[in-house]
Amino acid sequence: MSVSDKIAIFGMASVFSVTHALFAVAQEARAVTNPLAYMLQPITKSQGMLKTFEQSRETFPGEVLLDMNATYLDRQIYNPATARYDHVKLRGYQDARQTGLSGADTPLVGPTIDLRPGQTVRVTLHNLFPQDSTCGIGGGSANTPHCFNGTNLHSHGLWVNPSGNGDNVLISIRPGVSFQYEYNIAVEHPAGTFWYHPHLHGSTALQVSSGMSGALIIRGDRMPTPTETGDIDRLLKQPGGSDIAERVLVLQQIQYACTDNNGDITYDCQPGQVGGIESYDQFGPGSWPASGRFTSVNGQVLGQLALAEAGSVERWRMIHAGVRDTINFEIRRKTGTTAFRTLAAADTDRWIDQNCGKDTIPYGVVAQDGLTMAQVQMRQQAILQPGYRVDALVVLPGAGDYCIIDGAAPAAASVNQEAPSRRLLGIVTAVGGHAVNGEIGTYLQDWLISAAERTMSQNVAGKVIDDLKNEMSLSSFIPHPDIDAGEVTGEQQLVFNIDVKQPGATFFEVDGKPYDPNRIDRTLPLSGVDEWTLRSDFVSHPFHIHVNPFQIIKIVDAAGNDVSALGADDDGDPQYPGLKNVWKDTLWIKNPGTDPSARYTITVRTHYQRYIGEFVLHCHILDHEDQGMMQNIRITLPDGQGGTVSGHH
Ligand SMILES: [Cu+2]
Repeated sequence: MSVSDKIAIFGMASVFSVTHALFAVAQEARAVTNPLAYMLQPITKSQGMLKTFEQSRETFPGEVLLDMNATYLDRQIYNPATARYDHVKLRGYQDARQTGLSGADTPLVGPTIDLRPGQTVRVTLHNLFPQDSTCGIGGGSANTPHCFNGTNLHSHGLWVNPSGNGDNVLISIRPGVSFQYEYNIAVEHPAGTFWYHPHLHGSTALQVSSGMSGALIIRGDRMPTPTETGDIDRLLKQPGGSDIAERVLVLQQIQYACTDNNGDITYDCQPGQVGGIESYDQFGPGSWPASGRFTSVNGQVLGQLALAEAGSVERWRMIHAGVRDTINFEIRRKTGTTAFRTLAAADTDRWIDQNCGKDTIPYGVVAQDGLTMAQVQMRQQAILQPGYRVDALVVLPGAGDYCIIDGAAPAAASVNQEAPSRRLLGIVTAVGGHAVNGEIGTYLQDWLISAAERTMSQNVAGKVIDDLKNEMSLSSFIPHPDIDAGEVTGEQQLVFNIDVKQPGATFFEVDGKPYDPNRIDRTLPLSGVDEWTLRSDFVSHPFHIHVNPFQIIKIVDAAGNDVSALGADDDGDPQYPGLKNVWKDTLWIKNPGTDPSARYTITVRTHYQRYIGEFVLHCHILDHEDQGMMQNIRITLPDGQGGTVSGHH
């Protein structure tokens, strides 16, 4: 045998053993389970509670403490392109009381904060990051990303006090400093799916895309009455009375990178290297598809979701906790058998064609941004932009495997302004139960009606059932009544823009100005009811405003058509039809390109209820926010003469 023959055979054997090794690693699909909940320590009588409260503990759950570390985490993230677990060191959240959970295989997702209306939660946030060497970046310019180890906390979507130690994102918690936030969840706060993440201007995108986010769930059990609405949680019960199965799906884009021999960023991390996110070089248009990374579900890439039962109704709480991609959430039957754990991003589209069925499994969307909608909407695809939440009732119609897919979308509908190829998010397997042979929408409707018969009080059951029979209306469960035109007391205009015309610099602007931390951009009256007109002159941006959600009135395209009605056609883009009258806190403001005349005009209404103080609105492509696409808002008392009180007089 010649030497070259020996090499050839040896080479073959190596290929075999490498393939075998890849296969062995690829089998270790980790289970995607719901994130663990933070341990809550109740404040007890011995800590000073009045005796009278103890007698009504059930109706007054009182105060709870929660201990949260913001710290570097040494973890692994699966890399489907290489079938290896990449070693990463990323900023993340950790329950300070759950010290056992620190292994490299602990999922990179913040624990869930689980609360009830009427509860006060005190969240002690410990900044355990090292001293900061990045505060000098930009020479003190507010809109150059900087101070990557400073942090704070935002309870996205909660209707709580924005000032002081409430949901205050205008404070900086420096390395080594602890601060206790206090969220008073009003007894009338809607139950639903919210989330938390850091929000310090200058480091928000870097920290959130490192995996610093988690679910924040408000659970309610208020029964609707003939005059007041209740919580949909009360309806979503199994025949035995327990809650239906629930999946919390925190969808993140953890865009870690390594450096190559020249010190440049590469997404091709070698064994022995440690991936991280330590600069803003890796953000920007197209950076996410270019990275080849996969959106993770509860910290796992291409994981196996917990088992489902065929024919059972589950509640899926989807949270877009990422920064740089649009997610078009689809469920399809898995029809092929090709291993999915070894899968380069570029091959995913073909893999889905070969291994996932053509037909999507429709599901019933019941809430947007945590707020129960007026009607269950059957969807083939839910579109989640950064910051969005979608609650869906999902039925897997038979035993077997299902592909969870981030589907294709029109370029104008996506963060990267390019039609991204599809990505696999994970696999869910249904076992046992029973097959559903007819329309899933009809099956779900029948299930909801029987749930209403079982769960609703006699004085509302008839109304709830009639509603459900009438196109699955949920009028007894919506947290906010419509805001009628006659209630509107003022108007606000807003225009997003990226100014690329100035020599040498790009400016990220709202209303023609980059963010100025020392400027109040809008002073608005407490109890005022405003109609806002939202536009973008340069590409699309997800608008988010803190504290008070808004109701969508109309979404008008450049040709003057309102595309927000259920069943409307927005040039094949499914994200707007069905949003008319829906309440949200984050909304895509579309401009298909860079020509201001192509922009959409979006009208929403909101009211400023209960809480005064200063907070922000901004673009939820968080690197845009860090670079200036943000405004300060002040809610203040009216002066009684049509204006607002300014200063201290
Ligand atoms: Cu933006």
